[in-house]
Amino acid sequence: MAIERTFSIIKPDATERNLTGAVNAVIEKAGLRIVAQKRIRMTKGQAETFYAVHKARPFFGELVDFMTSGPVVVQVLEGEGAIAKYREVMGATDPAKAAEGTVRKLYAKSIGENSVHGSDAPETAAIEIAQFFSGNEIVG
Ligand code: DGI
Repeated sequence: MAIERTFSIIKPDATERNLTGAVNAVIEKAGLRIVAQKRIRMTKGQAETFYAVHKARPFFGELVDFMTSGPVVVQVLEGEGAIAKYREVMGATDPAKAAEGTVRKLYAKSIGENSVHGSDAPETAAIEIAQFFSGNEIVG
């Protein structure tokens, strides 16, 4: 399988509970390498752009409010089949449906406050990485 890069966010519910290291441990244990990482406070504009695909959904406002409610850690993860692998490591969007051992099963509070984001396809991974990182910030 090809080496890929995917975009990850450790969301405000996780940073608030001091779980950045705990999430990173699950990521690294799965064989994914953290090749870029920074802690930021997302602006409303950044969150609206990032989740533009969900603009028409009833939870859009809540989602933007949540993503800007506290610090997030944005990351680039690298590894074989990293995009699908990280989706597996994250678990289902709704923690009640997430498999044992996944980040969301371990740490997510609800379907909205679900601790992590991971890109769902190569095209979105490239767009999402470019929104938050310049090339020289990614060190593989
Ligand atoms: O790719 P995912 O994060 O697993 O899920 P997604 O792309 O379907 O949705 C993006 C985010 O939007 C998700 O992580 C949390 C939020 N979301 C999705 N469905 C709901 C939701 N938030 C609320 N409050 N209610 C929902 O039904």
